[in-house]
Amino acid sequence: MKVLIISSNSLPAAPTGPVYVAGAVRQAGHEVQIYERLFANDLKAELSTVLADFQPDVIGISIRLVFGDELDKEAPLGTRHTDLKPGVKEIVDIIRQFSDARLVLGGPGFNYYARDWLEYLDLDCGIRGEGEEALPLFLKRLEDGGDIYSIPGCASMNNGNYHSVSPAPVEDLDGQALPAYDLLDWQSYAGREVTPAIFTKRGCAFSCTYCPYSKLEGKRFRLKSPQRVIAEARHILKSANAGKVRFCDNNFNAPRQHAEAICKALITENAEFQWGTGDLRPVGVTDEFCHLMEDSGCFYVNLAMESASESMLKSMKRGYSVKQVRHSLESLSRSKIPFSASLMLGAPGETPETIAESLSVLDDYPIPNNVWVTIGIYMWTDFQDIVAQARREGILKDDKDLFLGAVYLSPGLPKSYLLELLEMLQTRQNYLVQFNKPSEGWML
Ligand code: B12
Repeated sequence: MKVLIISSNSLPAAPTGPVYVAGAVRQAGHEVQIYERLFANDLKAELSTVLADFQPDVIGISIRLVFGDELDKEAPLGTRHTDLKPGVKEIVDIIRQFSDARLVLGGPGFNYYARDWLEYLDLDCGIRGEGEEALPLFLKRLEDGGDIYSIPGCASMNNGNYHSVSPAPVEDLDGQALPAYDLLDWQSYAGREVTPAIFTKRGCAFSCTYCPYSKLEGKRFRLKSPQRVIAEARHILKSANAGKVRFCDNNFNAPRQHAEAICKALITENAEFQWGTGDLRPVGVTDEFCHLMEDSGCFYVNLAMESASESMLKSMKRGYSVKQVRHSLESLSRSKIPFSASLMLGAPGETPETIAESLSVLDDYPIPNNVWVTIGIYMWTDFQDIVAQARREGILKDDKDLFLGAVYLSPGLPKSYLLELLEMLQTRQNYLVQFNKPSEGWML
């Protein structure tokens, strides 16, 4: 079959989901192309040409985001909010006009909102969860005339009735196809400062109250071998002509032994690329571990501390203490790794005092890159404990709010204080502040 994978994201990010599923579909014997929407100047003209030239039998639309926020000095509170839903609808409308191909949705932005998306786009099915095995199975059932709606992860609408099957996690990550970065022209991404990304494991053992990952991927870690990680990175190096990769894991250094094994393998195999990660957990970040990262070609890490207030770390169930945050900052400061740090402000229990505690810890260390501050916690799904809390507090009234975009801001943070905080942080050198507004009218 001819399969077109469309990366529908219009904010710059590596199309990691699309390349993994495209690789899997190709390995299953199909002809595959990827269409990247990010660079479209005239979406209708370009996509209709791809459809006419390639004549796909099946089109998989990868939805990474429902909405997103980006820093923009011109936007209110320095943050521009983008709703990506209309952009996906535009893609579906163009496909309907120019192709009879079978449509199937998937991707991280589809997972929590399968029903909403199917209703919004008036489509009959999509696949939740990991697509490496599910999408090839879907194609096989299509070819054989089998039941596509019963495959793991399938979410479907039939005459207004919604039906969903639980996703099945991929157990053998080493046995999957290499991500099909070779199907992309990487120079265009490099122009937008996007680094190709791969993941080294699935799963998250922690229970942070604002985060859905452990429920999405399961608490049990499923690991790729270090050799497999290197093989994927080398494939990228060759096909995308990129000298750097980003590990897009939740907590790269958990489990710690896995991260160490990857670093050691990179050293012994003399890997000829550099790596970075946006999510280093402030646990076990010792001098020794920093040396290992340094020697294995690490070009940046972000220390995902999120808070340095003891009470907030407890209430967010982060599973570490301020002492561990300090130790991590100390070791990173002694290393040569250019690092950044991130704070997530506004979770339940946050007050001006807890924010002052976090900032004062950061003030004790020179942070070579940026300090990323996010104010306001996204509420995506009931997989996040804070969503239940928001419902209890009456902040969240309707299920649909989540698909429309909803943000939690601790009731302990008065609006006047938040505006002053934002102004103060924006005057700090190398602080970047993303202000997720609870609603468009919040400022009024
Ligand atoms: C790493 C990451 C980032 C990195 C990006 C790294 C990179 N790739 O370059 C950074 C830190 C930059 C980032 C930023 C943001 N992120 Co982010 N990010 C993630 C994270 C942790 C992993 C995504 C990933 O690449 N995984 C690895 C790939 C292989 O997996 P995957 O994309 O899920 O694809 C698999 C399946 O989804 C499926 N699949 C994918 N496509 C398709 C298509 C079909 C047809 C099928 C059947 C299946 C399928 O199969 C794939 C293989 O298993 C996810 C959460 C998560 N654990 O999924 C959030 C996530 C994608 N991010 C999210 C958000 C909101 C953002 C931001 C908007 C935050 C902000 N600033 O406000 C920005 C936007 C960035 C942008 N420009 O797009 C949300 C999106 C949800 C939503 N409601 O919109 C997520 C889902 C987090 C969450 N809520 O759980 N992010």
